[in-house]
Amino acid sequence: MLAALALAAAVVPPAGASPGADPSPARAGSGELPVVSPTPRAMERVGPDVRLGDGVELVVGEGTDPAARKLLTEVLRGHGVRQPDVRERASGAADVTVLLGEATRADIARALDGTRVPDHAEAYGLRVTAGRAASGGTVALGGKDAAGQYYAVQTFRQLLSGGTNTGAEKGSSARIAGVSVSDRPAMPLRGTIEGFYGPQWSPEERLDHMDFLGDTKSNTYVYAPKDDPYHREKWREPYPDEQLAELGKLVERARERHVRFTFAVSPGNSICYSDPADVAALRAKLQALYDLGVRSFSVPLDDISYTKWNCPGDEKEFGAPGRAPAARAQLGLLNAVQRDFVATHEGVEPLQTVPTEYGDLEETAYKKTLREGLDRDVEVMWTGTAVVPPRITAEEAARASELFGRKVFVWDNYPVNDFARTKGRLLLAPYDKRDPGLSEHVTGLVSNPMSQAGASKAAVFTMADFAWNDRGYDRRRSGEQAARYLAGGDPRTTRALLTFVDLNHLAPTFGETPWQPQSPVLGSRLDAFQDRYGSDPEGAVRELRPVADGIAEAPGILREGVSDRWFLADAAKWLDATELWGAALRHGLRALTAVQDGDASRAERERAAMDEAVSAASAITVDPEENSQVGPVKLGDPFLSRFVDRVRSEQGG
Ligand code: LTM
Repeated sequence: MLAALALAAAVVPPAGASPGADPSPARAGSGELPVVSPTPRAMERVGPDVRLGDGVELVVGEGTDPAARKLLTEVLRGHGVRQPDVRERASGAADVTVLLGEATRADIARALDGTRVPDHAEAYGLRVTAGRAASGGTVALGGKDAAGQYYAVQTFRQLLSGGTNTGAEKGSSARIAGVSVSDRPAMPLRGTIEGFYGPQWSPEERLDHMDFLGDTKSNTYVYAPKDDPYHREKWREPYPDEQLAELGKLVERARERHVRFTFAVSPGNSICYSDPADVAALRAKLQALYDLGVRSFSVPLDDISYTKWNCPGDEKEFGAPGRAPAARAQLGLLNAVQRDFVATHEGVEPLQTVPTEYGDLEETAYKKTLREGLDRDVEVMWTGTAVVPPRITAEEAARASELFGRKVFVWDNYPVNDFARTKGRLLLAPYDKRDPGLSEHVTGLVSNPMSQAGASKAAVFTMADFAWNDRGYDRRRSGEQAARYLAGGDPRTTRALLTFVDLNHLAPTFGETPWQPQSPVLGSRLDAFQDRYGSDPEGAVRELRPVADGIAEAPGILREGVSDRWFLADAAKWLDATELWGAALRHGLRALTAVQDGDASRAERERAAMDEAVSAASAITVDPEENSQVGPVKLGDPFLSRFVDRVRSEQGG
């Protein structure tokens, strides 16, 4: 039941969101643990909450990560600290002292006071210690590396509640939960691959997406939009200056958020593997992006034909077309890029690829050849079975890793909406049906999101949670945290968002059966209504009324309360449709009451109003500029239309 969805007390607004939206009274005490996303490995309460006040000192050192420091300053300012006093040694006189840097720095190691920092890339430890006075204390934020420091601050952000200056009190009234956190990611690579067909994300959406990835402790964004001609069809050609400049800004923003911007170039539709000129063209393309600051590259070979060559030279060099010859040609190219480009360029991460066989677990001559010949360092992506997989088990991932001779990197086709079965849909359900323990068999997990970058955040937030800590993942909690994040922490907006997510919960596959069900909450309420109506029509209507109200009111609450303008813009058509369906439900219930009262003309009027709202909702179509699959907006199906049918038949057909 939606009403019964207990909302945890912690509030997780995005970096920079208004802290004024945070009511969270339950956090003021010292008993409860806040909810942090991604779920930390270990978090425990070690003392009372600490009031931030205004005398905040920020102690930094040579090894303090600049991005972490910048974020920390923004977070403190966002919670009402006017100007933290930045110094290299604590004065001992501040209300609150925040120590930021490497976990091994003497003052940080001391203040961590036994909180373990895992010996693992991107790990961090955090400890909040209350001072002896009624207020004040010390916060230690220690990273194993620079990214670890950044993630310590991302967690710190979520430990704060409240905190604008009230005027009555001196300084910030924000409180920091008195906890200790010891944390590290389960998967080395986490984030998104913009790898779908159709309208690409805009430069502004991409910049915003880097901020979002930073907020969710994701470290990877792979730039691979199928409809960017310079990524695929015109792969040999350099980017026009303007586009290169946009990419440059994105690379810079990614760096500031500890996100690895991975540039992908996909030559498979036209490359002549045996032609040194083509290999040189690929190298030149990568070099241009290296010069822009990119340090991670991918050469995806998905969705190409490997049963034909693009030039006669390849047949001469590799033999008649076939799976093994295709693999030989591909691995020659990939090994050359890894050996002659990646390994010879300072600071470049291992090459990534998507093999042409990426969505099955069959042993073939193609996989065998790749397994035996591909450079050990090359990362190989795999989508799970059936391309848009209804589940991914640990066993399947282990098998894929065997087949490719290395742990695979999961490209999960969720919540992508570029295929026919997604027509008219936003896919918002929290991540599910991926085994805990997957992290033991893969090097990472990236989401292939929707063509709507803002709306994708609902699902991607939960995927980031899973990738960070697959064994600690709880889909319901994660879905609530995602909603709260988008709602900027406001509980009423969060509830409205959960209602909206429920209406857009269905996740299709390439097969007949969706891998996530549509509207589990609404569906059960409407099923209960249908069951009860025959024996207790009045009670059935009474019970459904708050559900109808919740749907009718959700769009208004969201338009006003959602702080993420990208999400709102992407969801606009679905919000309009929700409003109309909410009105239809209300009119339908009134029509039924009129029938029960024996008032035929009122019943007819209400039924007509219901029909009108349904027609208007059904006439809304998705924006072709935003979607490759164009058609009427769909939500809450088939439950909403079943209800409408019931009203029609009760009212007289
Ligand atoms: O999944 C992969 C590796 N390739 C394509 C994607 O580009 C596409 O977005 C998805 C969903 O249609 N399917 C693919 O096969």
